[in-house]
Amino acid sequence: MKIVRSDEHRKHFPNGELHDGKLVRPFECPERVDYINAALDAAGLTDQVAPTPVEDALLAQVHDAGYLEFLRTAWDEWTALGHTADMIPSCLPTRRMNTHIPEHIDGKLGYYAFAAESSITNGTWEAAHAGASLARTAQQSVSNGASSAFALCRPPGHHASTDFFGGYCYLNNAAIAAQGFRNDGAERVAVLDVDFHHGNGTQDIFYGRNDVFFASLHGDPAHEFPYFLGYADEVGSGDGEGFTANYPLLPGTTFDVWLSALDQALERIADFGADALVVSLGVDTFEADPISSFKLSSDDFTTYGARLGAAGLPTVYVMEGGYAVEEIGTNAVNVLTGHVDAS
Ligand code: Q9C
Ligand code: ZN
Repeated sequence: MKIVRSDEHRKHFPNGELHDGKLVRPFECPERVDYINAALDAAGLTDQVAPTPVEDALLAQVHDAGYLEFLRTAWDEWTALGHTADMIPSCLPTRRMNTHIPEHIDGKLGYYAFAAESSITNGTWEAAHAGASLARTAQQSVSNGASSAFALCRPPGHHASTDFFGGYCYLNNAAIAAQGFRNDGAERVAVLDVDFHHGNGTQDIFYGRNDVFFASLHGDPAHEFPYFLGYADEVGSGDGEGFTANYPLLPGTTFDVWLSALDQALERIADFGADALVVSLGVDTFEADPISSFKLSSDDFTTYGARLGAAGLPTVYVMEGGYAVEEIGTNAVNVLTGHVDAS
């Protein structure tokens, strides 16, 4: 398994996250990557590929031009007004309120956001862009013949859609990898999202398409973030009808229930006939995760990694969530070693 990582992620670390009515130290923090790097090294997963920058043309296939320009310039526009604190969206469009894109940076900030826990800071664009480059590089190494690769992306990406950020996500790394596979010749690509939270951004990006199949196992949105997408009756639209599969699971879900949903998702992916697989690897399904409610143990990650490896597809793993920071390395790397040992 090829490993793609960099230090650029450190440029993104907001001062606070709006959580339970308070600004707290963000759960999505740079030490997450330190623990994953240590576990990769300890497991001997050190076959590294140096990242190359993701092309603007690929970013523009996945994201809206105005949104990309906003992300690139937001911090400069904000600081030009004399602001020094992080950018926290506070006025967001809701039903019947998105007819125009505002000109004021405060208005644009809300327009391009869907949640207020994620700030933009000095360095957010650079870190997110570097993360997208890791996903693209991992995908290219697999398109060029490697059987699998892991992109240690931070910030994560699966909540970001064509034109909005939130849920700690700015650029959709998994969608960029999936589109990269298509550009490099794969006819059919599957994205399997095993993060605790529904991958609303990835689903939205591919919802009308039949060349990218999206499957997600996640906390039931009736009870869990992102609340407004991820229900079982969302199956795709137009040409994409039948190419989205959601497995919402109740808070407290145990591994046996989770694993039978995974097997159903893998069966759908096999029926689809995917040429390549992108796994949105969030390990916030862990029993001790501070913001999630599933009951997976560290050993369970090895077990399901083996199921993914046994699927036998060229596979790119893209790091998403996981907030039990001291265990995040063990849990993420258990999936990868499970995959390698079974494939
Ligand atoms: N206050 C990812 O795992 N907040 N994003 C949830 C807790 C946002 C998670 C409610 C969670 C986002 C990539
Ligand atoms: Zn998550």
